[in-house]
Amino acid sequence: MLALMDSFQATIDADGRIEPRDAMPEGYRKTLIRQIAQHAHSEIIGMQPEGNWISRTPSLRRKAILMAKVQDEAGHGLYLYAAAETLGVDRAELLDLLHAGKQKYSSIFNYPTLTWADIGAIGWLVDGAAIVNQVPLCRCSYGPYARAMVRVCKEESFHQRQGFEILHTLCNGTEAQKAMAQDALDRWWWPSLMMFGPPDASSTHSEQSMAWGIKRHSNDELRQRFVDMTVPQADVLGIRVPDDGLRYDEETGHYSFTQPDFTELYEVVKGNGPCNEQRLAHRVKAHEDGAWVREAAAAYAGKQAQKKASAA
Ligand code: BYC
Repeated sequence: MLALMDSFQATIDADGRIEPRDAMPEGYRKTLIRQIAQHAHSEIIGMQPEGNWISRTPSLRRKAILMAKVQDEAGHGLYLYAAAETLGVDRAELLDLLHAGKQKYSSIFNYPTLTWADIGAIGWLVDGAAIVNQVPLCRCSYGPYARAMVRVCKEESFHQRQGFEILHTLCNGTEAQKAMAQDALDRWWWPSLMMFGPPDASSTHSEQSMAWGIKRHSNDELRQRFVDMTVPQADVLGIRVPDDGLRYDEETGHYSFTQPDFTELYEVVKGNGPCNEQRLAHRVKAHEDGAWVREAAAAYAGKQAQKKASAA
């Protein structure tokens, strides 16, 4: 066993990839299951705030784009559940844990989408934050997770542009449309900064996850990267990031900014956000309503397997 663990450490030290059949410490396996499951749950719960607007898009073109985006999120969930299953868990088990409130999903999806501009803000800010967080995960030490991230990131990049384009159109429209875009930025800015997790000093898992090559950057490093990327984009839109403390520091080449209220993050993660109950109840209902589809698929697979066995 010791020799096997030496080979795990040697692979990590050489920046190689751990594959499902390789030996790995139990903590590494558990950390990956936790993070990948949370990530998968976020993708499928993340369909709800945007799905809310499919029947109310301002045009047919916008409807087709939004439907494609929401379907992509379902696809991301599927790649991620499949990646988690390579670690020896079953996706049904993970969904049960989500439904029982025993596994988390991203805090960001517990906020409501009140206006059409919120759909733009989700694409621009939330998918923008997702890209900053997930591009380094393409180099995660666990092969199946890293490979899933490559495709996810390509799709997120389209999502981010479509969000920016929605806001760009609004910002170049009437005064009321521009005000709607500003209001969306005001409400989504702070929750977007919270997506990156607690500050480094309070992050329970970062140090170990970075030592194992699961995370490549700390929460604060990625939050800074997001601010540096996003503020110039807000300038292009002509709307204002709602932070009086925001300054560009010529010396460091970075923006200094006000940290979000992390007590709000902890409250939302505990289940006390504006939409937690609604999101979970909707998810459980969708799961129950879909039971017949899963049963039919399992019955069909069983029949096919029987046919194959009797033909052999
Ligand atoms: N929300 O030690 P820390 C998307 C938890 S999907 C909720 O720093 P870690 C998209 C954390 O889990 C977006 N919980 O943790 C989809 C831990 O609790 P436990 C999702 C949070 O894992 C559809 C505790 O706080 N992206 O982009 O090292 C449409 C301490 O934190 C949050 C991913 O999941 C939060 N914001 O770092 C559009 C990416 N932050 O487990 C877009 C993969 C922290 O000990 N995940 N917690 O009970 C990650 O990169 C990392 O897991 C995190 C947290 C950076 C999120």
